[in-house]
Amino acid sequence: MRILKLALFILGCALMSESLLLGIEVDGERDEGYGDPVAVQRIQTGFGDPGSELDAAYAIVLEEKLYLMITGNLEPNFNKLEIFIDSKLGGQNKIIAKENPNNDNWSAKFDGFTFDSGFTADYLLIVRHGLGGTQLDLDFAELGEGGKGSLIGRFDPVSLGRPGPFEASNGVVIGFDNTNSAGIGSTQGQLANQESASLVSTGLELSIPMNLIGSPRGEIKICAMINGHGHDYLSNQFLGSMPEWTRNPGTNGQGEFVQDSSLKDVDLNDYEGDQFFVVSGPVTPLQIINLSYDAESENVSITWASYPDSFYTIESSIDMKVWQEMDDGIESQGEQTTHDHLILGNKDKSRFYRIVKE
Ligand SMILES: [Ca+2]
Ligand SMILES: [Ca+2]
Ligand SMILES: [Ca+2]
Ligand SMILES: [Ca+2]
Repeated sequence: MRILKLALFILGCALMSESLLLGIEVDGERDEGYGDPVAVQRIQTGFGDPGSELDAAYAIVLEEKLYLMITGNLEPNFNKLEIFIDSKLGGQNKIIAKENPNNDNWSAKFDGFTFDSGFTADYLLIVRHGLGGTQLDLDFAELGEGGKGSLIGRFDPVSLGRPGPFEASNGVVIGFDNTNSAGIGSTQGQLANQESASLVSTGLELSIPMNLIGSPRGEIKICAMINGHGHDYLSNQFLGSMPEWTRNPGTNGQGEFVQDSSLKDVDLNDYEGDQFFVVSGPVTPLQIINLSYDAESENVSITWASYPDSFYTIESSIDMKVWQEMDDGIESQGEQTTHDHLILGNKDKSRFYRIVKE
């Protein structure tokens, strides 16, 4: 057995997300780590000011959690903030009541409601506000036959004297600060001041464990809306936003309340633009996780954490100043990729490696 003369050093060349450094606190206050909004409200609310309004949405996936901040207000009159999540293949573009759990009677009232094409709902989070004037109730449902839905927590940030974080029974964490008095106005349907909407820093904040929503690796779509207390009178507050001059769709899409009816006449394809927004999937830091050298064969084997459907370049250096490409166009093998290459040239020198995502 030959003595290993070659010293090997490894470097992961990762773009560290700034948000990892800044951190997110689930307290109903927007953190810098979210960066720019993923959706901003375009129209003024038909549900009062201050009442219920959705000013903007912010989202980021960090350490296997989806952090979601929706700025604005939720009136404490049992209005619902309904957050539908499309995070896996399949699901419902049109809600079919009998194929869903009916916790809080949401499914019966959404029967026949249609999302924009390209959105197939898999999960629903319901936030109610009103009991005792300040209490929040949280429901979570997995859509589809066999899916379960239930109340997952009750929190009263006002009486507890803090806006969060509060942990629900299934690991969802919520923060809520309803003190916004700016943002959009209430001339129903008229264009909103989007700059004001973007400046609002308080509202509902959530962290949702990724394994609760199917552990998606790709993008996540979210459709958020404000609904009446019986899930059967929609406001014009959606994110992604409704187009200019959209009034509250109500029960029938015409702004009317219809007793004992579902939202079957509401089809989001009838409203210009996507009434959903898209969140980027998880960022896995590029990291070398194993390296071995076989002296007999002079072969170096490097394994790193990779993204599926990506390509990588391996570079090497003896001084960390000049980098030489060893191999490129290396196709990802999934969440980990291993690549072998032969050491050529002077084997007595220390050697550094780095992986670059193409
Ligand atoms: Ca926060
Ligand atoms: Ca889906
Ligand atoms: Ca406002
Ligand atoms: Ca639409």
